[in-house]
This record gives sequence, structure tokens and C-alpha cells, in this order.
Amino acid sequence: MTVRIIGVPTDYGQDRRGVDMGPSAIRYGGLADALADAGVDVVDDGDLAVPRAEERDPDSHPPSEGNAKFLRETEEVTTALADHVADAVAADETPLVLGGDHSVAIGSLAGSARDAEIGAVWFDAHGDYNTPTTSPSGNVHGMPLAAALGYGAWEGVEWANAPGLSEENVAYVGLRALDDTERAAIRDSEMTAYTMSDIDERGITDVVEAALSVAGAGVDGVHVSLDMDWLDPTIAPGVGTPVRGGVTYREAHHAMELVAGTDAVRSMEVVEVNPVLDDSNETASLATELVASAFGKRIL
Ligand code: B3U
Ligand code: MN
Ligand code: MN
Repeated sequence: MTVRIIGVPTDYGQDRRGVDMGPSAIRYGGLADALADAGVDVVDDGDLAVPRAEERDPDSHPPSEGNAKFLRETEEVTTALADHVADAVAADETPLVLGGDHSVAIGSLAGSARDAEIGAVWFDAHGDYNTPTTSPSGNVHGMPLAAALGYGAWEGVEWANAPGLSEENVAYVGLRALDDTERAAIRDSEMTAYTMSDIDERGITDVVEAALSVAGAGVDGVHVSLDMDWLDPTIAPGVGTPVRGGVTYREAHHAMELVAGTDAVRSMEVVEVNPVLDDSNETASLATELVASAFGKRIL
């Protein structure tokens, strides 16, 4: 297997500066060695060119309704990313996108689903299912799944929609922080949502196996989206919006080992690492370890 690394140093999608340094921090945290340990071949495309947020006006291109900051910039970056991801997949490689904030997922999903039906497993504390009209913050990192699925105000926004992805093949794992309108929208949708309570009750193995089978049912491949705030902040402090009560180190590794076991992974991203808020690059290093597990690294 060849993994193609694509860095996307954006922080357009949220308010706390620093997540744009994620790709550097993850590489510095030992990504190349971790992937070598996993036994995969690696090509590193470097980082996409992303203008600094400080050079841009977040409100210069507002959506037709509601609020979505840096929408034009997000469109530019995710459109370029979608092409890279689609090219990698077409070359039989597995794209590994390094965020950046979670808005980059719009590009990963659009690219991965360009010529295929795909599912997605969303490892996240948050639902990322807001729209410009429902978002409390206007931050696009809280919207990528709604954008890809064309939900609500995202309907017909072509650059953001991933037509090969359908709600029935989306599974959340580890939810614990939803906005009220977002909760209602997720309940109304055809997506499958496993919360932290489900993990408490059923255990990580059962939940992740169920999520993988939902995502993989009848599709060409699965996109794995790993938001580092999925983990408990005691082990992953370097994220913009930490939420108490996340998965443990062992649960996270085991989940990624189950991902590796499916052989269905078409594309993956790891997002929301913020080195400015981190403790000695601990969260970035953990991201590299989890990626290695997802690509097949084994203890024995
Ligand atoms: N749901 C909130 C908060 C949030 C979403 N994703 C993250 N935070 N990381 C929002 O702003 O949409
Ligand atoms: Mn997220
Ligand atoms: Mn999150």
C-alpha cells in the first residue's frame, strides 16, 4: 500500500490560531517513521499553499444566508485538496490528509467520493453537522459533514457536496458535544451516531466494528476522519475545542487497529492538532501513532 501525505495548513475553520501548524507538528512528531513501522510505502506531497488567515477578511464572502467565516478561502483550499485526493485515489494510493482544522474534510470527502460511492467514519467529540444558518459560531470546522452531504443551507453548494457519500453510510464514533439544532438534525438524518455513552455501554470494539460495517456497506471504500478532540484532553491537550470525557489511549489505538483490519480505507485525515495549545508536541505525536495503527502497525 502506498500512502500519499497531503498537508493542508489551514485555520480558516475556527477561531483559535495555531491549527495551521498541524501538518508541521505531525511530521515533526515522527510521521514518516510511524508509517515505516506500519510497513507502508510513503509519498509526501508537502503542504498545499494556504494564504494566512491574517491576510484575509473572514467576512468578505459571506454565504447567501447565515454565517460561515472564510467561505471563499475554504472553497479555494478544499477544491484544490479534492483534486489531490482524487488523483491519489485514481493512482491506487491512499491519501492521508493532515489538517488544519476540520473544514479540510470538505475537500477530502469531495475528492474521495469523486468517482465512487463511499462511506465515512467520523471519530469526533462534535457532530460537525451545522450549516451557515444553524451554526452558533460561523466556524466551518463545525460544518464539514453537513457540507459534504448537502444538508440544509449546504444543498446545491457544488464545490462542497460529495455526491458519492450518502447519510446511510456515515457513522459517528464518540460524540459528546452537540448544539441543539445539530442534535435534532442528526436524529432526523439517516446517519448512525455512536456517542461516548454507547462506548461506555458496549465497549470500543463493538461500537467501532458496527461503525465500520455501516460505513462500508455496499460502497467502494471508506473515508476515516480522525478529529484529535475525539480523544480525552488529558492525553490530547493540543486541540482547539477540548471536551472532557473522550476515549482513552488504548481505546483509540484499538479503534485504529480495527480500522486497519477492514482493508476498506480509501482515504484518511487527521485534523485539529494545535501545537500552540499542545504540551511538548504530545498531541501531534499521538496523531502519528494512531495513524500508524490505522495503517496496520501491530505490537507483535
Ligand atoms: N458545534 C460548535 C463547536 C464545534 C464544532 N466543532 C468543533 N467545535 N471543533 C460549532 O461551532 O459548530
Ligand atoms: Mn471535527
Ligand atoms: Mn471536534
